[in-house]
Amino acid sequence: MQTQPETVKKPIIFSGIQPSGTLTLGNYIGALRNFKLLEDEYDCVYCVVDLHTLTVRQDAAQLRRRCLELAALYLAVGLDPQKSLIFCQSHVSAHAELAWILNCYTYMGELSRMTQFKDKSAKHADNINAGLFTYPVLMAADILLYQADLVPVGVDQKQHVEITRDIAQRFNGIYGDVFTIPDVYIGKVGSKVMSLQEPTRKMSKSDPEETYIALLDKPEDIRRKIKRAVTDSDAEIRFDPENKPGVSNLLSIIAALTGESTAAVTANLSGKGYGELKSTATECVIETLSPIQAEYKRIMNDKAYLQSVLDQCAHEASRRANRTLDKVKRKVGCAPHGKA
Ligand code: ATP
Ligand code: LTN
Repeated sequence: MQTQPETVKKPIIFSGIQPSGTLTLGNYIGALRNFKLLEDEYDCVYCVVDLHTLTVRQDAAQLRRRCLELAALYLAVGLDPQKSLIFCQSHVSAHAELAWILNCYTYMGELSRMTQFKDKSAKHADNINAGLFTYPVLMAADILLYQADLVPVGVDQKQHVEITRDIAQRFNGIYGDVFTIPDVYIGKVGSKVMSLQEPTRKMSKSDPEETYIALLDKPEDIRRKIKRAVTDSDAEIRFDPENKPGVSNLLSIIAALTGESTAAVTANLSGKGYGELKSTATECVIETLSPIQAEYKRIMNDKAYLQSVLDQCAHEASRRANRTLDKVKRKVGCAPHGKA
């Protein structure tokens, strides 16, 4: 857990991932990997956003397990609880409290323009609940509670960071400088990893198995899924997301994992066949995921350690979050506490 002297103030990062399924290579490249890359330069707060997951019906036992698994993956990619706070959203009640207050400063009109709301309400037409609609307000509360300067996410979440900025600016406009206005951080390569089967759609953990690579997939599953990944019939290796989405997706995955540019990766493979492209992608993915999987196994075998990290970080997160929440309550006119 962080024990930073107040004098060396680094800019603050907040980000979160939903424990709504097995994490995919998309989550890793678009989000998790950047969490680690930014860890030393920023004061980082990384959350398992379990309350957000309730917007879609969940099995309680499975969700409980997934919260711990996601926290273990945070640690397995190398996040260090001595440097970053790693905790579950539902352990810090300030998130839900601030979300309520911010709901009263957010318009129905702006929420109804959110593409994730439109997508998810089409996908879950039998359960279009109020939480699905106000989802971005809880996300705004997450970010604003910690006075975050930067929010690393995949490109699909950009609109939610923008509405967070709008809500914060509106609130500050009325009450003075209460919230830091956060910027979005989107990685240069791999901010939108595409489905292996439908490469014009985002790779998503709530889609069928064969469309994504899970971070915990075995090498043989990774081999099979990449082998079956949709490409095209003209056999030329060229980076052209519009006309060759499948091939370009594999090139981007290799680029993201090797740290090379897509131009360099494409040049190395030019003139070769799709078989070679796929085997290069497979090797890069297996090489990246193997050490993460080994570390994950180790952490999951030490649940007491995992739980102690989550408990201690939640305690510190509550302390920091409540500083902002108390200020907000005072500003809006909530009843003062009596002197104890
Ligand atoms: P769901 O399918 O349940 O909506 P998801 O796979 O989109 O979930 P989230 O928990 O919503 O995952 O996202 C966690 C983080 O991963 C976010 O920052 C999101 O932008 C990023 N992310 C998700 N999918 C991708 C992807 N295919 N490419 C790049 N980044 C992604
Ligand atoms: N909405 C995000 C998850 C999320 C988040 C956040 C991301 C919830 N709160 C705060 C960044 C900052 C998603 O669906 N991926």
